[in-house]
Amino acid sequence: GGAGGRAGGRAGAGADAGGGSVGLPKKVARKKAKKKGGWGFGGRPSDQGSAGAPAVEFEPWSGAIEVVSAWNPRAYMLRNILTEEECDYLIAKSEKSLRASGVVDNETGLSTMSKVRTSEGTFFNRHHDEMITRIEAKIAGVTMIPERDGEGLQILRYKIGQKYDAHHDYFHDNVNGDAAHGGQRVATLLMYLTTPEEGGETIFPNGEVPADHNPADWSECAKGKLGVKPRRGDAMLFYSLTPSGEKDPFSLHGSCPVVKGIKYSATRWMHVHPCMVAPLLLTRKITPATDAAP
Ligand code: PD2
Ligand code: ZN
Repeated sequence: GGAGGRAGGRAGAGADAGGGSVGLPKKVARKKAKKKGGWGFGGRPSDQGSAGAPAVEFEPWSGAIEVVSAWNPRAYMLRNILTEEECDYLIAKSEKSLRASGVVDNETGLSTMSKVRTSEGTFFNRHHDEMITRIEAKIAGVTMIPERDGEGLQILRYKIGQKYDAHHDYFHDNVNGDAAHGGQRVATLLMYLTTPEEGGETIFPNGEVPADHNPADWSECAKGKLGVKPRRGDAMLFYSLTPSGEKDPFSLHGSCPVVKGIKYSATRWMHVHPCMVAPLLLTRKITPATDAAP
């Protein structure tokens, strides 16, 4: 099963840095982490001694979680997971490298321009810099999915009219879902870096519409659907696999066109195994037949 391949995560500051160390010296980081509580030093017990992420000091997130959908799909809103500074940083950092997003052609396996996804996007390598490393550590602490199981952060920008049609984040083929490539994508954290004035909702077309859904509150595309409104600093965590490791068809999701304003989001795709290639798809060594690709 999927979880068996995951040797353990690193949520805390100061664990053994398998590469260059960022931030505080190990001893200091350990002391500080202890003082702060939370996960503290070393992350999960199974992670002791594992290499991977640089040591960074980060503030464990302790905000509110709202259940978007408890089942079919499993989706949760994490309020204020990113600070203003982190949102601004990711936006500014992405600005120069944004390119028209593509999707993978199921015939050729190559990334092609598409009407399905009209946003622009870019990727950062895992642990790209100190700020991004800190965000990744924070995400691992919240999701309890090890940093090394995550792809590098993807930043997306949607201008007015731009959208991402409904798709699954899991791979449809078995090649990219195999252990050597990190296995299936188990969960996605969609972080919202701006608050569009209108539209840009993330929707689950197969999800149950909440009883209090008022169509007047939603853009045309989100009316009558289970959805969330993007709000700067918040993030939605949802699962693409069921607890038994099966693809969950209810995880079908999309981004509605922005009607007014601009939407920036940052995506963290998380796998069931360590995902050694970061970002997974940027190398073009593998050509997945998936509909969620750069
Ligand atoms: O930006 C979004 O709301 C969005 C929606 C659906 C992002 C993704 N999918 C993704 O990056 O997979
Ligand atoms: Zn997606």
